[in-house]
Amino acid sequence: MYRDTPHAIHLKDYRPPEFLIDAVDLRFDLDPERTTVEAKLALRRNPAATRGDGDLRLHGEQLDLERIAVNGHPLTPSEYEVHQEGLTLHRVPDQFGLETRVRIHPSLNTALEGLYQSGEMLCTQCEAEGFRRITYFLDRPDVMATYSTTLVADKRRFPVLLSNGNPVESRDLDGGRHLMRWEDPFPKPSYLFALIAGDLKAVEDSFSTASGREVALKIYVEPHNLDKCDHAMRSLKKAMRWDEERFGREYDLDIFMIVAVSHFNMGAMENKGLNVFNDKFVLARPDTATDVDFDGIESVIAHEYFHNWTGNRITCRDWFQLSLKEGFTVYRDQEFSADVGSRGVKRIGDVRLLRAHQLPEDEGPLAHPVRPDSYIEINNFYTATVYQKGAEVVRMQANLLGPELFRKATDLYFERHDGQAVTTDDFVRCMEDASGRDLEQFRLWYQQAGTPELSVQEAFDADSGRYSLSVRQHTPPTPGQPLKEPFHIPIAVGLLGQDGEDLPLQLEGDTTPSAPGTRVLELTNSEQSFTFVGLEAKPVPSLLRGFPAPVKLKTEASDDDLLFLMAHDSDGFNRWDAAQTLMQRLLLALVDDAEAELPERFFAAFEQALMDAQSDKALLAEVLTPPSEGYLGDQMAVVDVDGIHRAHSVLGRRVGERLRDALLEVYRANDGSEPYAFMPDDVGRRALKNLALGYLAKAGDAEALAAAQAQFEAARNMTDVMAALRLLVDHGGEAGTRALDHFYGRWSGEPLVVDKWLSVQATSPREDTLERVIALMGHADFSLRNPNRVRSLIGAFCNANQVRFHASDGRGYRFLADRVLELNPLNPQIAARLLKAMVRWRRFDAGRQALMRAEIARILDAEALSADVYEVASKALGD
Ligand code: B3K
Ligand code: ZN
Repeated sequence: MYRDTPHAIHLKDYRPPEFLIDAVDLRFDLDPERTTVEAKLALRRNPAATRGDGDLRLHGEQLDLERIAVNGHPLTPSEYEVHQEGLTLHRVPDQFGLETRVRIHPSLNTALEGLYQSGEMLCTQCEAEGFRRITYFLDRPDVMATYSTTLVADKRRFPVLLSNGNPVESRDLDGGRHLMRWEDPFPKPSYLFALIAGDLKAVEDSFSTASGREVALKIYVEPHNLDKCDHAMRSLKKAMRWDEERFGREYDLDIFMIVAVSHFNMGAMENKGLNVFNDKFVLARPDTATDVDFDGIESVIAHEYFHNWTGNRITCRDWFQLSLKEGFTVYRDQEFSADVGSRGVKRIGDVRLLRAHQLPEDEGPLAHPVRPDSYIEINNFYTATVYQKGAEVVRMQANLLGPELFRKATDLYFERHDGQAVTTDDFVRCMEDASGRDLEQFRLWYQQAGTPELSVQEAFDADSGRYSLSVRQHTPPTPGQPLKEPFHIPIAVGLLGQDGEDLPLQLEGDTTPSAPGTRVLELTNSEQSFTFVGLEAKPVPSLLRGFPAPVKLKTEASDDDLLFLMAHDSDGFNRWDAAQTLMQRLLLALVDDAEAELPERFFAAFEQALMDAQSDKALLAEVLTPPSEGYLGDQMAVVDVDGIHRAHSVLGRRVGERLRDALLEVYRANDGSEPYAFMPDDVGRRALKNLALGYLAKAGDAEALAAAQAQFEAARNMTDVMAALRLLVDHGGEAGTRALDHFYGRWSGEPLVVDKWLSVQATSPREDTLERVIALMGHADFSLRNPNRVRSLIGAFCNANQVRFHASDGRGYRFLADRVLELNPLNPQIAARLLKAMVRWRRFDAGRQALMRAEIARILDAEALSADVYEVASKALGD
């Protein structure tokens, strides 16, 4: 049991800092076992501070203090107090210099927060509150300072020494040591500090900015990975150009560096001028990385780069404002990917992600607003709500304003707030000031948790030609928010005539004629009616085109209407969504009765779509991919784990059998052997052919399994190899085992490829998967200390294998709880994140509920629980 229950921090308690730090001078004597950090801080009282006792309270954790001095005078122990969370100084001058020297121990740092060792290198991660594990500081984002950083280390072991800003000094010292000094002229919060020491090599390039400055670009990796950086570098240059063109944002330093690290809690980190990346989001070669990996690298490189303006130059006042930088930056990276790739496919992928992670979060015990009101551990709030829903909230504002006014509003934001730490409210105010719109009600999107549910009723009056849509919104209660106000919801609609063409959208009272296409209705009440006039026959409505708001639609469309929309809607997103709804209905019918007949017109529509030579292949692959087992579970009152899995298999098998010839034809037509290129057309072709092969394999088709074997052996690129390997493994038998052994033999030297080998086994629906996962934990390549390995094996099993993780005997739950308890002392962030796989226990049947509840209770009962795990476990049980 947690002895000292961690306490919650509340937004309403925000106070400006009592002191400011203008400049920081750091000196690191680096050694994995024992690093010394000397800090000189230029402090002054904050004129804007509202109240206080005059004491200076600095954050600091796990620091051994060796020296402390004010204005050069060392303090005696009675002049300060050191406690678990920091250091308090009484009676300090209004303006003074503070010097401290502390000792820290990177090699013992398994939490990967602060300064830690990853393989042979040393690196840092300071967001959100890791800087306090490096030195005593005002470790909060509204304290922005300029940094000068001196790094000293053994030259042979750590020839490369990096920090934020520009390099200003480099020299050799006695005893084989050397020194590098870096200066960052841009004031920044401490969470953006970074340093790297290692034996690294860089791929170098350069970029000339729109105003003609040359920026040196460097991607640092371990020498054997130098041949896997091309895609990352290309992505970076594309992102830099795009941000100039689309948002008018230029890079500001003379050098931009990226470092790939193999032990990393998240994807990457936007430290000023020195982005530190999980190597998974840097390293790629066609034979080692899949299309999904290439895509992830492009968007994460862009995301971190975009933070330079949205996050770094303009940062968050406090951590409740996290979505100010994350929601906006996700919106920016989504738009970037849409512009450089395929907009329609990108939107579908983003909505799939939102539906898979954010909607469930909004419906579970951890639901929180985009701008949370309170937290126990901020690291638990890097969530789908803050990121993905936050991006949707920015997207809605962009759409409400339209492209020109939105650009005017973002220009205003960058100009008004450059160099400041601000709030989501400041962001919305820029939208209002630039456009003249009142977004008061819109602000509820930041304040209220939960996903609004829309229901729509249509009525057509043939005599008057009036067609009306009555829309209701209802948002279910979430923890701490029993009652919700109506949201301001943009609803993009189209109306299709009998020929499938868009009709004009003339609203009653319109003074000018309206063109056919899409129209945005603004719902602001809990119930509202919109009436269109001038219709000759009842149209088929296409609602929520392009997914204009993060809502759920309770659709009453008939199967016929869905098939009609799937075939004719001018909005690609809604063609996809109609197909998803249709497949969802079929799958849920199969959950009820695995023998249920599937309608002939479904096969006909599926086949017609498959054979449409004109269509965009990536889009088609999305249309023909059924909703995941997890998503289907979300649509049921009680998740029927086994029924859903069976329904999925039955649907796959029947499609595979029934459309065998068409699927084989599509497979053959798209199975090219030309050199790999990460281009939208090629990606689409691979996705479509592997989807076709997947359906055929589900039907146990001998020819398809032989094709999978051949594809695996031909090993043209990792996308095709992995698709084939998955089919062979899931099919089981000798061929699967042989393929796994062969794959491991080929790639055992590449940890990121070994991760794929772990995941493909962990996500297999085979009955012995949990045993395999347990056995793989003992494999020499597995380590609980490496988050990528943990995610690939344990995370994949718990989050992407519903049927095995949720096995009714509860062994999956016990397995997860044991891992959470093992990871709790080692890496609380990763432990808490894994535990989230069990927080929606109330969604399952009584037996599973009891089993999950007991495991969460067991965790909550354990000794020395971290604040991270405590928060997730206690909220999951609703305590
Ligand atoms: N800002 C970082 C995430 C930091 C997570 C800290 N627990 C990466 C990103 O969103 O760009
Ligand atoms: Zn981010």
